[in-house]
Amino acid sequence: MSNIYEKNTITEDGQLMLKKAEKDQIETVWDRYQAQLPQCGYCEMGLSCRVCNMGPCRVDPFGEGPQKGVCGADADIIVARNLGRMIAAGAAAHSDHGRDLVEVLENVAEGNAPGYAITDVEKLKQVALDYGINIDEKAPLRIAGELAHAMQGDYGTRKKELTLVKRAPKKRRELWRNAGIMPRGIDRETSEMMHRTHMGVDNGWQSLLLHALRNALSDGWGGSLIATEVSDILFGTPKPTPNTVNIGVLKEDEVNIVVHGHNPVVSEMILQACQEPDLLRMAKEKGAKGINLAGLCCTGSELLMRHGIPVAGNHLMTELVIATGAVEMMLVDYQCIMPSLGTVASCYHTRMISTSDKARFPGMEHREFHPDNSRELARELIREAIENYEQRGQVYIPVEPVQSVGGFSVEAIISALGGTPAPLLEAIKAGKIRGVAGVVGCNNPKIRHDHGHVTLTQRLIENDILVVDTGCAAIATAKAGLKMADAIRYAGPGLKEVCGALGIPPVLHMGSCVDNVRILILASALADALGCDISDLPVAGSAPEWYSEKAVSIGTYFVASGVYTVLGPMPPITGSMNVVKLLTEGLNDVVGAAFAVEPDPEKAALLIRRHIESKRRALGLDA
Ligand code: SF4
Ligand code: MSK
Repeated sequence: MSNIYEKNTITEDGQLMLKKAEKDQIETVWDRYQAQLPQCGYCEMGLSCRVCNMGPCRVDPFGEGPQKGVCGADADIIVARNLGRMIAAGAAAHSDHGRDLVEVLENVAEGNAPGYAITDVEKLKQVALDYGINIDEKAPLRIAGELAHAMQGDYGTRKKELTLVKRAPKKRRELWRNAGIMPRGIDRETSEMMHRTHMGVDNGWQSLLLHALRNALSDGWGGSLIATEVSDILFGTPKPTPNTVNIGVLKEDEVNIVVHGHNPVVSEMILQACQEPDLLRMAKEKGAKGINLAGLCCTGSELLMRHGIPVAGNHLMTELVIATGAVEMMLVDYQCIMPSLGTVASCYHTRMISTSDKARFPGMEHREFHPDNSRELARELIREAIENYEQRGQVYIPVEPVQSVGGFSVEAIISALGGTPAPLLEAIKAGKIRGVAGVVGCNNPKIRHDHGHVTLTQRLIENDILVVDTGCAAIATAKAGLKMADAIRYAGPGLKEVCGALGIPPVLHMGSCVDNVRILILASALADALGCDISDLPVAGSAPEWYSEKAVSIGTYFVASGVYTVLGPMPPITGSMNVVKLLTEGLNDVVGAAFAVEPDPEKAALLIRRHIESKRRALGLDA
């Protein structure tokens, strides 16, 4: 690697934009990461505690200094408590996202959400049936009201089990019941995690970690699944759709509007407004050729999956997108939005708008969206973005966009297979597809940007492992050209033959962070067809560049659902070898799967291949 730009990112647009940012004296996430080095060793190992005000406390990892906090908590307790709280925060984020969607559904049912509608009536009915709602001769809006009410019930305390766990294979549910980790109310599990980690409550590192599994399951099979299903009901279940990706999706001669965050509730309204004839006319009157909407991170993936809207970049590209000088307005909702963005935007003409009542940012104007004002507010803001076009200075859009195909919901994959998972199973049995890997999660400046996602994915598809991806990983592989129609040329012979026959790329974009559960639903369909559990399948998960608490919850509900999962960056647990051993070995005896940690994607690919081979052998298939 010849320069710092290449050291930071493998992407051409990232390298060129880093150079431009430096010239413009823009401080980026990589600069701030360097300024933090060396990061605190106690915190890296999970050995610092600030749960209460007798502390903060630290346990000395070399055995020379204190081995207990003021309350008496040792390294095992402190590490397990810290990890439990990370999972609680991640589960809370996804599940609160889901709750916001349920509230929109309720408002639609009550006629209080102009602009929103029930788009997928079939899915509405199917999910309502899962909730035991009688749908006979009921109008969709009435079903929607009853479903919203029933889903809200899942958030509160329930005595037994979350409703949608019934989508998991029978054997898995029995395992959860026997292990005492069947998730109950979504909010209950998070609240209980916070209770257990209060000083003087649960001081068993094993029982803390078991509850952490239950808390993560309440995210995956609860809040996240509700978020995915209600998004599909309101905005449509994704189907394969062509799109374009990277910073080149911004247009020099159009009004560029960028949406960033996670929840499609705001971005869908912005999309509608961008297509309205009077606003398109207004853009032309201002000298622009049109209005160009692009996405970032997961709210970008939500629009890409359902409408083929282009995505300008993933997490580490968000500051650099503003540094093009080409963005008239960026609208953010919540999660993964760096508080630095307002400062970056102040160097250009970009107007920054925060839209959620629960997410404020320095240097942004707050314009709050609610179901009843969304349509009008979206129009008002697009009008203001168009006005801002005249303020544009020099722009720098250094690359051409890359073509890609997204929109692979489980329904779309099953439909591409001819209506049943059988052809995929046959291909797996025949060894043409050796297994399936979910590559998910964020970017993190500790890992060369996109290197983990792209290298791991390349190695897997070369070895006939079908990759399904979400979130920032999905954007990384799309930018690398692995989701173009002809990307099968990068695949091994078997995968190439199967994907070629089906007309799909070897890497399937399954959505945003909450959509990770789509991967588990696909795995459940395969397990049900084979009459086995998810943990018996030749499948694996990986988060090669994860950074967020949400990613910890995702990884944990993957493992608790029976999926071996390889993390890139090490989580803050190395202060307790007991915790490390339980998570990387002991969980095999509890849930039939465990974590591994491997920052080098070449080695991570080997770990996944070895795992898939062992699962194939156990099923009596050629390894
Ligand atoms: Fe220290 Fe215990 Fe309080 Fe943590 S809970 S800050 S270890 S006294
Ligand atoms: S946006 S959680 S950086 S995947 Fe979902 Fe990307 Fe990770 Fe955020």
